[in-house]
Amino acid sequence: MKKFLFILIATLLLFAGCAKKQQTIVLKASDDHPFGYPTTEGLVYMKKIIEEKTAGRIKVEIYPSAQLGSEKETIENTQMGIIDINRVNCAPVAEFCKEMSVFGLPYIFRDEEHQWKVLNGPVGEKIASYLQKYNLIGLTYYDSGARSFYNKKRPIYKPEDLKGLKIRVQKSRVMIETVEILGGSPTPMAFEEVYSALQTGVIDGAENNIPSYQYTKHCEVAKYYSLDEHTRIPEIVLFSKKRWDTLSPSDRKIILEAAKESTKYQRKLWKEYVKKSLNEIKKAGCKINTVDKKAFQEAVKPLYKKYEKEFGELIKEIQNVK
Ligand code: GTR
Repeated sequence: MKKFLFILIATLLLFAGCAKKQQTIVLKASDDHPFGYPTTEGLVYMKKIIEEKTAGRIKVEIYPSAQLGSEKETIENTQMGIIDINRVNCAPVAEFCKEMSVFGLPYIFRDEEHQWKVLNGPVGEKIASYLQKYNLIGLTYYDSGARSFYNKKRPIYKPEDLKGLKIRVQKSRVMIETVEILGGSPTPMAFEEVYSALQTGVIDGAENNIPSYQYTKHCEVAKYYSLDEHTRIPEIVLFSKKRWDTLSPSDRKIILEAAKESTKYQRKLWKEYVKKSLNEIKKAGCKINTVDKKAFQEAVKPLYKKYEKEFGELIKEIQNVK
């Protein structure tokens, strides 16, 4: 009898163990853009791969359009494990992980090719690995193109033209300092508030890539888009370290690989979306102009002096990528 009981209990425990192993894992994912935008669609792609590879054992629920809060809030909630996957821009992330600021330095990337060599190489990996100190895991980078200034008042050709303009920036020190050094008045504000701030005149302009400028309809209220391309700060897909630590190595591998795979897809979508939104803004009667880029590059040099003290090594490592 004793023996029978023992076998029964052991079998039950074994079943319970298996059942636990098979438990469904639900991952909450956030993005501040709507479905249809390349970043959110990147997450949709990643979700598909994860759910397929785990036969639905891991499910990903995507909350688009800043439903889970502004970037700063969602990053905090990712640190706390309330949000599991979070696609955000590296500018607000740099407020948590200061090493990431170097990606926001104006003109740190010579061009798109240089940028992706850095992001996909050891420097990109190293900077992402610093996130762990701040309870975050960096899964992969996404494309965000280049950010330029736009405003309601006039075209910007040279840094002096920014004088007196109130320019909304992301909540990020490097972005505030960039606008300052170029002569504008930086106004940090959440992305979701920019449209009405432009409309009511709280700000004169902002800065962003063409897709974000277009679909948010900022282009309807601020017609001058000046292609200074001062930063190519990328997007990143974060994972909560708190949650990550509870996952099995094989699940982590699936998630990481799905994320990396989704970058290839997102970058393809990005290129198409840029073309489409460029057409749209032209149709909407926006005035796009080129600028004296050399003058901008010259004007931001003192910022490098400032950041050299803290991040000189990282800056050099990025610049040395050929
Ligand atoms: C976009 C980015 C958003 C957000 C926004 C902003 O390009 O994709 O996540 O950072 O810029 O300016 O706040």
